[in-house]
Amino acid sequence: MRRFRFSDPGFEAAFAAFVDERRETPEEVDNLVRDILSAVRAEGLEAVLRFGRQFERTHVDADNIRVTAAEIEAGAAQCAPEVREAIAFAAARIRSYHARQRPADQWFKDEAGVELGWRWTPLEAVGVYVPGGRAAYPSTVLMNAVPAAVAGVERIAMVTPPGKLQPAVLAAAKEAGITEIWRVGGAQAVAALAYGAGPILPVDKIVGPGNAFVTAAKRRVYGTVGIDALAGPSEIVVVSDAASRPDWIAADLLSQAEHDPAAQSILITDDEAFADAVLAQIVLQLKSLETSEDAATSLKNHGAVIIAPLEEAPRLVNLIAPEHVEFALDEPERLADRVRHAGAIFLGRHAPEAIGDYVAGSNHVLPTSRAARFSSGLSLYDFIKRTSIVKCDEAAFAILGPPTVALADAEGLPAHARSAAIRLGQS
Ligand code: HSO
Ligand code: ZN
Repeated sequence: MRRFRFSDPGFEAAFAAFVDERRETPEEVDNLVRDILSAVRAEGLEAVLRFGRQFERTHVDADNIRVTAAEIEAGAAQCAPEVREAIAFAAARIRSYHARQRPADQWFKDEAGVELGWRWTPLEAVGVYVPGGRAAYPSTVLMNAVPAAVAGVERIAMVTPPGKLQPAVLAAAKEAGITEIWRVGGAQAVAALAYGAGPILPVDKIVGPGNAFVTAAKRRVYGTVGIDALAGPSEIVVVSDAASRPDWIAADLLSQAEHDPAAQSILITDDEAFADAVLAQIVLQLKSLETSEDAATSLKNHGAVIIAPLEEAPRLVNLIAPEHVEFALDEPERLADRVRHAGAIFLGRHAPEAIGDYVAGSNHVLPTSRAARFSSGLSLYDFIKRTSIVKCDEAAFAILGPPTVALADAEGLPAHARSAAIRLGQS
């Protein structure tokens, strides 16, 4: 891990350059994705099945593309009871956290006598992409689908590449209120959800993480459907004083490093000896970690230790704008309250970020790659939308009509002007 010292003369410039580094290697997939999308749009299910055979080399046809209710039941039943219980526990907490996000409708009469307001309604249909293989996380199924269900979305369709469906993923899908599951992955899955393909009816929004093909496809179908933020590799900043246990902090840094060789873990501490102790623990813990290869690569290429007065930490965190930040300190709020740019903040020595990944109740789909400067994690708001409502009677229209005519005239839109003037008895 690289080390930056606040006391070094070149610190600010070196730190700024570090924050600016790009971690993702852009993959040239966009042209292929464009062709896949237009083929699915033109040919529907046939193209979806063809691309499935070509890229996934598994045999899915029109008869078995939908995972049946019986398969879901049987698969979920294979899930270990303690995992099933943990899924139910997590889902209940995610449900109650997101239910509190529900905003109220408004309806009021203003001083002109105009009645105004807005009404929130859920989206009708949402698609959830669930990656195959090791990254098929039941927690991600919950984090994407539970808020949609809480919002009142009627149809929540899951797509996942063909292959063995993990029992825990099926258990999570059941628990989360997923209404249908399709064996389709990659850009063709995104296309099927956006445009519809045979029995896969189009949705209104697509959420969930995926590989470079899925991400490129989501970017391209945006506008036809809504999409969630485009997820980058995980990030964590841990702000700690020397009173924390180095082995705990090491474990927290490794918890995000293991996600991806491009993940980023950063320690900010005011104590150099503590930083050394954390690093020694990282070396020790890596030895027994099955994911040590990715974790070690990510720490080596993107990890950092910053030695700085803790008073500087909020400013440095704001520059990093990380997905997650932990304050492993007594009275963590004193510093954390000054953080403005972070996807999620974890307060205190017993709040490891891993609880946020699973059971805290808050969402683990969070802005990465400094997007926390301008966006938020997934929430109920991703699955509802607002319609404005205006009611105007004759007396109120007498006030709104004349300035409407004036503005329409100024814009050179005479039909607009007449639509108001005609009600004022002027034309
Ligand atoms: N930490 C990841 C989410 C996740 N963690 C899923 C474990 N499973 C998002 O940054
Ligand atoms: Zn995680």
